[in-house]
Amino acid sequence: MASSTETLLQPGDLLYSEGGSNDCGYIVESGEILLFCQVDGQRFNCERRGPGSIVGELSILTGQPRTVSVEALTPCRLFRISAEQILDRFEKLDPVLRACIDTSINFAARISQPKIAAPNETPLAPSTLRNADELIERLRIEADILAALENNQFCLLYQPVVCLADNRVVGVEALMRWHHPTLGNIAPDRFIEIAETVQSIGALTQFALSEACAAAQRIRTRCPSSAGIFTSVNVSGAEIGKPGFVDFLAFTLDRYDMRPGELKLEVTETSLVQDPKNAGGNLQRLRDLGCGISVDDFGTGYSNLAYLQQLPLTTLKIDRAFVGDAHLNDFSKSIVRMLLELGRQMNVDVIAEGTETDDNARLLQELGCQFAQGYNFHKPLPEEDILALLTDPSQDMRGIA
Ligand code: G
Ligand code: G
Ligand code: MN
Repeated sequence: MASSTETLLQPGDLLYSEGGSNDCGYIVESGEILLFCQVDGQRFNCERRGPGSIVGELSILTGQPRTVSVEALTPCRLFRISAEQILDRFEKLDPVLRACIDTSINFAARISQPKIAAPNETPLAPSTLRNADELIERLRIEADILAALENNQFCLLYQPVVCLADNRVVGVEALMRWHHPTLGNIAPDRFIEIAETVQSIGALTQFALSEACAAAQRIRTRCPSSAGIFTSVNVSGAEIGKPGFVDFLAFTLDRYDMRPGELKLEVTETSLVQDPKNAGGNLQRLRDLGCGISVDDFGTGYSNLAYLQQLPLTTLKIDRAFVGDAHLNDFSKSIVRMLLELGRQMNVDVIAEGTETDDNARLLQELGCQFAQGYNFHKPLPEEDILALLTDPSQDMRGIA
């Protein structure tokens, strides 16, 4: 039985007529239709379409009347798609792709009715890209990422993690920076997301892991007492799930003579939850190797706590959204207290991220938090400054960077 989304036609039936209005498109499920129009008073058959083809989409996209008439050549079954269903999808398209389609449609309409005109009387096409400057910047970043790796435009800074009881540095988090030759310094918030969409995140992650382990080895050689200080590297959840990741990691640890316990992999709560199956299997293998696993941005990811509790985690990093104002805002304070308690129950270390004042750090310590990372202790620093800091523990490096 036909429903509101089904249209059944017999040979010769007209689906719609040229010049008519346009509230839907159709997908041919079975049978064959013929598209035709009038050219100089004569009927012109444009093409036949069969199962799996679409018809009626053009006038939805252009907002113009139907440009052809459509009739059935055989018994046909058509599925009706509403204009909203098409337009919603069009809205969600990648903006470059959308501009390509808009431009092609406009141009096809134009050359189907060519007119002789002087250049300045030739119609100016509408500009189909919104925010062209922003898009160009994004496309430039996409295009430049891989070359940038070869040209050494990426580097790592290291932000110390301290023990709140005595401000001693217990570890560092490696944070990537990109010095782009024309765009200047680009923050990882911007390029990591782009690298993930263009499949260069793997190469970037390998760089971060290798470089952070190499730096740890250089620092250990020049400052043997720094052995035992951990290095934490940010890795997206999807990367951890990839085949070969664990092997690459084992190879890297071996190459830089790094004890697995000195390396932590930092994965955001959101990416752990998005890719549970893949990440889960490899997480256990990484734990078996001896690496630490930190949950980054903890508290912001709407986690299924029952699920998180099953993962082989070693560290929770409380997101700075709750940490920064915990001494001023009772709500933030109670969240921090709750997450600290959760950490105790899960038997993992907890690091508070984004402490910006001494008052803030003092409160965290009162709440029983052991470790912190934030601007009031140290900003992200280049390797030489980390070496200096570790070699001379009495040196006050606050505010440098
Ligand atoms: O230090 P900064 O504010 O620029 O870092 C912003 C975010 O970028 C951090 O949340 C951090 O997790 C992420 N980030 C920094 N370096 C890396 C990296 O090497 N790999 C990945 N996947 N993310 C990184
Ligand atoms: O997402 P992730 O936690 O990996 O990011 C750490 C980021 O937080 C780094 O970019 C680092 O520079 C930043 N950060 C570290 N300490 C502070 C701080 O005290 N205040 C703020 N606003 N950001 C901080
Ligand atoms: Mn991090």
